[in-house]
Amino acid sequence: MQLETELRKTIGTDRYELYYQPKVDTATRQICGVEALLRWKDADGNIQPPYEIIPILEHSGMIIEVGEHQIQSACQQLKEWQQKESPLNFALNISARQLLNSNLVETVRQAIAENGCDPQRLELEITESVIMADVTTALDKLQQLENLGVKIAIDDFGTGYSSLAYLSRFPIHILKVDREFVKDLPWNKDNITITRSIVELAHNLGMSVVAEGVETMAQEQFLANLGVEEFQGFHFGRPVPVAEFDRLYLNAP
Ligand code: G
Ligand code: G
Ligand code: MN
Ligand code: NA
Repeated sequence: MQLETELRKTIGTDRYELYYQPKVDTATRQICGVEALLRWKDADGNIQPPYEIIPILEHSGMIIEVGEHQIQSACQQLKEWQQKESPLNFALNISARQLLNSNLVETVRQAIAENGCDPQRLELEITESVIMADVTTALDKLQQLENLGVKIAIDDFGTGYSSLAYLSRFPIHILKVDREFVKDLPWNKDNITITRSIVELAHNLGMSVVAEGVETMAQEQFLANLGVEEFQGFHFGRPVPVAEFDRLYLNAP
């Protein structure tokens, strides 16, 4: 079957799955949340690479419906964690189509209300390019989302064309430093300068900073000294299925 057809037919089934990658509090080194990352299984149960799947979902618009299921899952998960008194945050990636051409705000509002979850624990990750694609609509949607109490994070920061000064006009709470800049810390002079500037400016604008792609102890120490609030990367954990996440990080049997 053609991939796109199969992707469409399986929306809402367990062929779509969210893997959780831990995010860690810099100060305590305790896990403070997850980034949820989409995985899709073919008919044989093999996980297909996200870089092949996600562009098809975005192109076809299917990402909107898939995303609505994800927002439901996110709020159900937050509710479950709240009941177990696991104070974790849940970060979900949102694409351009979802932010600009869908009823995202209403979907999020409903999911939060139905599950009674704390909106502050839900983080929506968008990239700079999504904002730049339609600044007026993006600002309007982000303000509505902020009014719901959810957190907005800028993903892959530093790779797009917008400046942080420009983005300061948007309701943004979290900046995720792209792993391209983290990759060869603490040796690469340019990347040292770039990460230091990003962290400083973000803090001056009242945003907190997540460093992505942290793979070594040397990177961790360097970034902790810069005052980064959270880490994410293979040094702390890879994206894993929920059951494995529970076993690894929440001491489930
Ligand atoms: O882990 P990884 O290969 O899954 O993800 C690749 C990229 O795909 C991520 O950087 C992210 O931007 C995007 N992505 C992953 N999961 C999702 C998702 O559930 N929704 C959207 N819109 N994008 C996602
Ligand atoms: O663009 P998005 O930031 O949402 O990126 C998440 C992607 O980054 C996922 O594909 C995930 O597997 C990958 N990733 C997460 N941590 C690391 C890391 O430490 N190193 C590398 N190379 N990739 C990572
Ligand atoms: Mn992301
Ligand atoms: Na990223």
